[in-house]
Amino acid sequence: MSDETKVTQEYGGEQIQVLEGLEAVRMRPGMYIGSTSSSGLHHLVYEIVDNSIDEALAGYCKNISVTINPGNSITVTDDGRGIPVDIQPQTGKPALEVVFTVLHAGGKFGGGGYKVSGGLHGVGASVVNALSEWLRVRVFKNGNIYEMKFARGNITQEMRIVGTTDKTGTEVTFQPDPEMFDTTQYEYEILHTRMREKAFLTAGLSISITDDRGDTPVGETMCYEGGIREFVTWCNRNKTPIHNDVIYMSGTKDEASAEIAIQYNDGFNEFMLSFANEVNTPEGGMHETGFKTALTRVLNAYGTKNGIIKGDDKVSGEDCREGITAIISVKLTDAQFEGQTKAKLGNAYISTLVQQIVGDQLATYFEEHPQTAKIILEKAMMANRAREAARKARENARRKTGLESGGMPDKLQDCNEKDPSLCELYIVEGDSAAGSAIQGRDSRFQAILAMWGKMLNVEKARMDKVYSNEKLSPLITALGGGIGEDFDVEKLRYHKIVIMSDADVDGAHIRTLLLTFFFRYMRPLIENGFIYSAVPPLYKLKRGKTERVAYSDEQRDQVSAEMRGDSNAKVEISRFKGLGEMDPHELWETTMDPKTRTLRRITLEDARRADEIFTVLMGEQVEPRKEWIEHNAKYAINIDI
Ligand code: TSJ
Repeated sequence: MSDETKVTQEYGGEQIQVLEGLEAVRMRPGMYIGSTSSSGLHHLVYEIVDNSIDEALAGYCKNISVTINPGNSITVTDDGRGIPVDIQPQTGKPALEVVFTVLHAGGKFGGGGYKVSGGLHGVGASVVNALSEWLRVRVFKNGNIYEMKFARGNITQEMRIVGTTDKTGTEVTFQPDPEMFDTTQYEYEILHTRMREKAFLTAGLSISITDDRGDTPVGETMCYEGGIREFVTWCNRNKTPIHNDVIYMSGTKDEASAEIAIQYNDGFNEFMLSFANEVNTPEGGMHETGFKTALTRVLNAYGTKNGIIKGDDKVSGEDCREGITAIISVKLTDAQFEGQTKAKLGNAYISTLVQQIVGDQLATYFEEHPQTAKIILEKAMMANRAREAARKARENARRKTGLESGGMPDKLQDCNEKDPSLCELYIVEGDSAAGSAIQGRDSRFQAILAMWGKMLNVEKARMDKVYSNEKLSPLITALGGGIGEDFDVEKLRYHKIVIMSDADVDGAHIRTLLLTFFFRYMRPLIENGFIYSAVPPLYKLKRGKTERVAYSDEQRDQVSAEMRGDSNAKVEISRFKGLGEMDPHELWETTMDPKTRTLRRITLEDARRADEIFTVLMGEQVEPRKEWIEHNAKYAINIDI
């Protein structure tokens, strides 16, 4: 048996627990929380909050609060029953101590536990404790306040009673250990978004989030009696729904339950979020499969029966999901998470359950609301016709490019290498920046594509317009993998695609446009991690003949101090106005040379956010656009909409 894994014999077969020293967690933090970057740091909060949410799901807790304290410690409080404090016969220790000092894998402490729980729930407290410089827990229970303290997982104060109370609940405050994380700076927006999601998923539960680090506290209390119905309304807040009601469906079978809420908007994109035991499943799985199957079946059956779909015609699954916003939330006792990131639900019986629910209840809804049914069916029919038109436009585009010399656009300066895994494509805005990039690059493996002027507004355009657009078609041709349903990663000509735009508002704008386009029409590019953003320097520092650059204000100050040295020599600092201003050699050294450059990989989350900003800025709703611009005035002054 290894040092890290000691299986205690006292636990019966039905409650197998793997007890490990918390040192194991500190040795390999990434194994327990995914990473030690910002994402892992935020994960600590979710691990703690999930315990309070389990208490809420069990019916004992109504309010949860999360506070970011000055210094980036976090306090989570709930009004549940309070973590048990009695002495466990197996260990001779208070249950509370066991929760924070013993890694739980599998079974739950104290018997009973919770019926429905996400993959890792209840595992987290000891992990968070191990990775905290200090942690304090207070339990309000039996009229007493129990308190216990730890440092880096070790007990610094045994459990003791520190006062009396008439409340019940649990309060945990922890300070993430800077030795364990790349950063200990919490981002309010990240926690806010996650807590809002949890509040939507647990109808009636009130979650408040507060950021106490600034001069005045910032925060919001979120409670949604309508649950996922309100989640759909919220997702569509900047869109234009084409029917008033959110359609809600739910059901249970044995230990499993499912609820689904949908509403169509006048856009062309599918927005589906799914959850298993309140854990997001971005890779989908059986709940999504069941939903899609039933939706397609119900729309075709209703359309055919009521003469909206004629003869042998059919609408495809994709046609049925154009402009849909859907939330699917299932709960089950034996959730199987599969896929690359364990983010795909594998239980096949859930597909059957969701199909039954949607099959029955959506058909009934359509019978009772023929007006809404007609609107949705007509939208699907329109999608079907547009898809036909798009197919033709795509074929035309393919035929046309086949006739051009070598098939490649003139705005592309290709590289010599042909193996896609070694090739990089730099997408550069503006002719002068493109000129520098062409001269500065290593043409063996770096290709340059110049883009200029205003790009097509993808939000308002149908697919067929996108395929034949003159600004986008060079990009589509250069990448070589096709677009939309036809997109094929195997045919891609580059495995690194770098968006190189200026570090200003216009640069951000073009980046947003491109990301939105990739997100909607070439999503596998992002899923495969092929999209990057170049990080050009902001400042040039000069002392005599010595020149250096800085990528941030902090770095500028640091480099400037270094260059000045003890002699207090004069250092000239100038700001790069844009990429076009750099000479080819500078651009190569600071932004393109694999040995010295920084590239930021774009995640699906980045792209989703770009998509959202885009909807606000380019969509038809005026009010949210005004709000966004007012809110972001300091960044958005020059955005041309
Ligand atoms: F993660 C944690 F352990 F640190 C933590 C747990 C943090 C916070 C903020 C809250 C909680 C928590 C645990 N809230 N509520 C509970 N409930 C129980 O642990 C509990 C209480 C009573 C019984 C019982 O059977 O009587 C069982 C359980 C699991």
